[in-house]
Amino acid sequence: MSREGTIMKALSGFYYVDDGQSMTACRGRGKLRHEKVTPLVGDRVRFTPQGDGSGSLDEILPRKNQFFRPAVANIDQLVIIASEAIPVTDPFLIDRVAAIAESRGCDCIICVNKCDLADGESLAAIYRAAGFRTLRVSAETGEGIDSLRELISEKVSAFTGNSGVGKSSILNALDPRFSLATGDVSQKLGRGRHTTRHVELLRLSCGALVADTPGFSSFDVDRMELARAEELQHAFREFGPYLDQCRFQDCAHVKEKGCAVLEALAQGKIQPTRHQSYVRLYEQAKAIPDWERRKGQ
Ligand SMILES: Nc1nc2c(ncn2[C@@H]2O[C@H](COP(=O)(O)OP(=O)(O)OP(=O)(O)O)[C@@H](O)[C@H]2O)c(=O)[nH]1
Ligand SMILES: [Mg+2]
Ligand SMILES: [Zn+2]
Repeated sequence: MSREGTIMKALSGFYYVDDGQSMTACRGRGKLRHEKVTPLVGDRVRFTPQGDGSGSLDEILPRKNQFFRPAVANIDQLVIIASEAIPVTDPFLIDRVAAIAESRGCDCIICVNKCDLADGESLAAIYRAAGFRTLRVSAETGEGIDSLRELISEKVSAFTGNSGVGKSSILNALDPRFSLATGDVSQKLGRGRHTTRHVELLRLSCGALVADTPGFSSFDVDRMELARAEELQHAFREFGPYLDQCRFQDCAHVKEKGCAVLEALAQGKIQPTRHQSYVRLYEQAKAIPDWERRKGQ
């Protein structure tokens, strides 16, 4: 009786499971709650349908990866959406999410939206130089949307980024069948209004699966999700070629003498904002005791 499927949406205590034929609204079994595992959108699960469109969630199958914010599992790549028009994205927010993804072996794409309002080139240049796949798009004019579609086709992606950058708008542009709610950006505060309230995995006509997720704000930091301070250097991909060239083996690349990363920074081979974000994350990570760290997430 039990079947296998994917959680597409989690809302008001129900998990909507797609088994390729139909959608079943499942409630979690007591056993799951007892084990303190929270089912995530993207989870492969076993469930028992009751025949009336409802069912019970029995088991979560092993995850390839999992994220706390956005709350998704089994993602092939994170698409970090940013903007140089209001709301202007702080590069630190991009670097923080990118570092978390990198430390879990999950690919990232940087997508600068609203290029009809501001060309997005200064943000795009930082990430191109750091070795990320980087795009400039406009959900409004459709510019760059075909290139984005190519990068996400046949993959499971999650859109993430600060509120108001246009995650839902880009999804609407990618697939005209969608009519996801989009919200204004406050002119006064210069930030979005958290229009999207839940995570939902959407199947696009091009075959891609994409999770639309609620935007985060700059004060939303989950410090426990960070990598350990000593591992953080590996989460900044462009530091790679220099890491074994520092004078001291345990170099933190913050202000040490003979540091090859700082030397590369001085020569313009590493972008200043990327290094600033590294230092900020390094200091945050150092302040977290290991026992407080969110295991595996
Ligand atoms: N000019 C212009 N406006 C855009 C573009 N993309 C989105 N917008 C506008 O930006 C506002 C916010 O867009 P949303 O798609 O709701 O942003 P979001 O990232 O989904 O926001 P949350 O759901 O709050 O996280 C809306 O008023 C959109 O019409 C774009 O490329 N150009
Ligand atoms: Mg949205
Ligand atoms: Zn160093």
